[in-house]
Amino acid sequence: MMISRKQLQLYFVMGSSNCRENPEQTLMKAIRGGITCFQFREKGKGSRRGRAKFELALQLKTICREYNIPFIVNDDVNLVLEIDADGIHIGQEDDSPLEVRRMLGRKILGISAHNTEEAREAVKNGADYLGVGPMFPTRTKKDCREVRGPEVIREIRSDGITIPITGIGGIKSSNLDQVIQAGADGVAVISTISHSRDPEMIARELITRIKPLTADD
Ligand code: 3NM
Repeated sequence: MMISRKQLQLYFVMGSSNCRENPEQTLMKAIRGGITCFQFREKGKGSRRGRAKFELALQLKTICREYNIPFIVNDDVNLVLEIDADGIHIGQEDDSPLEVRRMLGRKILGISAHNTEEAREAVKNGADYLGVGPMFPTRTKKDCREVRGPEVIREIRSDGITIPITGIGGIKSSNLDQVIQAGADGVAVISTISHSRDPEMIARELITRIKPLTADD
């Protein structure tokens, strides 16, 4: 399956440990506000495992299906298959992309890249889209690479890579234009939406800023 540039415009990423209230509520509000894609990333302190992780994933997938929002799982091929998610996102340290592609067939494959070389390799390995970051300092991911900013996306585009790209890391309403102007099709955010007291309003504010900056295909 492919993911369109439009579906990557506002990519909400989260797990239960990122949310102020229950994750189902947070996701519902974000969807009402206008997110275009969702990634279930159940990581970090206090995150759910085993059966509890499976059940939460299934609930969130059901919500996404109802609203036609692609449901992507972070780095868990078995979970993708068990709940028939739309795709997977993997980092450079995760399972081999070729192996993941073999197991998931035509489902969406997103790969994190931090420079042109990793981006080229990801494209060669069949990525449907790239996640590039961190764009700005973030407290959400502890083991993040150094911040090189939107310039990395500009470099990747100059190298001739045309597949959909989302920027990630420290993105909020006041800095997202830099990410899009560097060549991204959209932005991925965790805390800007999940830590907000009003996820719906924030999502609406973000998508309202993104739309006029992006192509309408
Ligand atoms: N990946 P926030 S930065 C999950 O650079 C993730 O690859 C990153 O969280 C990368 O929107 C990041 O709260 C955290 O900054 C994004």
